[in-house]
Amino acid sequence: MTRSLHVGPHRPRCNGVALVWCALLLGGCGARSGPKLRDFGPSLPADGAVGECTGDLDCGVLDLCAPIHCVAGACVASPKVVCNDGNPCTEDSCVETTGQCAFLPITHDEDGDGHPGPILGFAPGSPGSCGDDCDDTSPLAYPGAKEVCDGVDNDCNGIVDDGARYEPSSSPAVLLSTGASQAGLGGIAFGRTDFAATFASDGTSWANTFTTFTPTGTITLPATAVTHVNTDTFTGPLVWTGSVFGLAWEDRRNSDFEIYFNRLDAMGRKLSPDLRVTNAPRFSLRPAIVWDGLDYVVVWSDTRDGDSSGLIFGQRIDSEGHLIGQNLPLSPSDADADGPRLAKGVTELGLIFNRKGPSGRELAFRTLSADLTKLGDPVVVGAAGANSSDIAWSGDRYVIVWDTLTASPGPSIRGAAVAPDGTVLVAERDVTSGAAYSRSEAILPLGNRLLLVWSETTKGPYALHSKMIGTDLGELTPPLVVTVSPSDSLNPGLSFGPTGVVGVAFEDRRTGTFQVYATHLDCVAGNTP
Ligand SMILES: [Ca+2]
Ligand SMILES: [Ca+2]
Ligand SMILES: [Ca+2]
Repeated sequence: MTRSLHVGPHRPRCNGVALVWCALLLGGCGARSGPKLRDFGPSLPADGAVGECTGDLDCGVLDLCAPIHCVAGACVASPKVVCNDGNPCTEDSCVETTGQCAFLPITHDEDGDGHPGPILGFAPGSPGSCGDDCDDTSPLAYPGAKEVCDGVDNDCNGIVDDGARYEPSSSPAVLLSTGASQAGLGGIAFGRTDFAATFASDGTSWANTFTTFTPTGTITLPATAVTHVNTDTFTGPLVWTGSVFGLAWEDRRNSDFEIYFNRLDAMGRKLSPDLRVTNAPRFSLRPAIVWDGLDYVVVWSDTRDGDSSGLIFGQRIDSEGHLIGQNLPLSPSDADADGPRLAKGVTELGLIFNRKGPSGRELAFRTLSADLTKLGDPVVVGAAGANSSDIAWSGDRYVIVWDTLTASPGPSIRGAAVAPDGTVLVAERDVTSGAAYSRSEAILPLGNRLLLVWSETTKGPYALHSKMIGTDLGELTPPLVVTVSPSDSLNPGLSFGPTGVVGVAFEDRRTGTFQVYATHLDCVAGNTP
């Protein structure tokens, strides 16, 4: 709030009993500016007189929230407008130009269903939460809605599609990376009406590419470059906030790889220039992103302190795509960390990263406060050999799955579960069994259970499989084959879509080089334990 004093021909004169106040007001008689009037409020004389005048303009530029009027030749301060609606869920302020109070909600209704999401740190609907929407990215979820099979916890009882399971569709996979000589998946998310996927597409150079497609696999926006720079740009994950997509990726337009961010509307149109997230020596790579209901949080691998000193950094970005504060280190400096993944819990975020352990690469978990400044102690959840990983918040815990790699990929997908206070609820265990090699995994949380998709082989190519698992990581439904291909299918990404469809984007080299494809799973109503 700024103000300036009237400096025209009718400058207030200082004399009489109001001299002291006038002098303070004007910074001395004849001064062209002075201290802020607001400072005087509590100690004004009983009659409120602050100076001699012939009109209101002699008493300074009007702030209608703390007006000073000329009354009978004296400047008289009226009481300040007090704005307080008694509602802790609004930010109260007075608008200087009108003198009217404004009460702005501190939480938002991103999905427009009439229910704002809670403040991060509060469970939806809990006292002080200022919002009862359990999923403010979907207008189909709010307290009182009817539960249907759609990948959403419609009735906000904490369980998605209560009792249902997801099974592979029989429809053939659809090529997303049209026109690329080879491609690698960034991420998949469901927007307002269609799925969207990002992938790195190799043409004359690598390009970060965006496409949309319907739940049944019809391409609605052909592969379109997100970045237009004459150098290699790779890709990264994307999230849907309820109104826009947020994307993070790495590119080397500034010689070494840096992290960039942008927002796209549902039609894939950029909403602002690319936001440079990092400005550091050496490489910043492999971003992960979440939308916490108010802001984006991006984490990535960073070698700014030296090529052999891998760090995880994080950055908050506001809903309008502006940096909040600066890059913050999230991993111990001696850990040689890499490959971060992030999940939003109820009162905090859960971060996992791969790091150097005493006997090989291991997987560590830690919590992060919403502002990324309070870091939980790292907890090792996966012992030596841990490789790529995924994390999701489900019900009351973070569920973590990963594959292993020593001389060759391990035979199974491994998993663990951790409470928000870092207590290991389920120690490292096999989540899949029976294969010779298993690689790459993704999980979607349903509150009391999860959908797991992974790749395995016993003989022949790697094929994607799926099954439902409990939050204790036990098997709830037997594995089913998702992809039937003459070649390897790897690196699945998952996203709930509408009407009981789960979109699965993945990489497959059935044409000789890796390309990005999409298939889907369908919701089957029933009584999954
Ligand atoms: Ca809402
Ligand atoms: Ca439910
Ligand atoms: Ca549902």
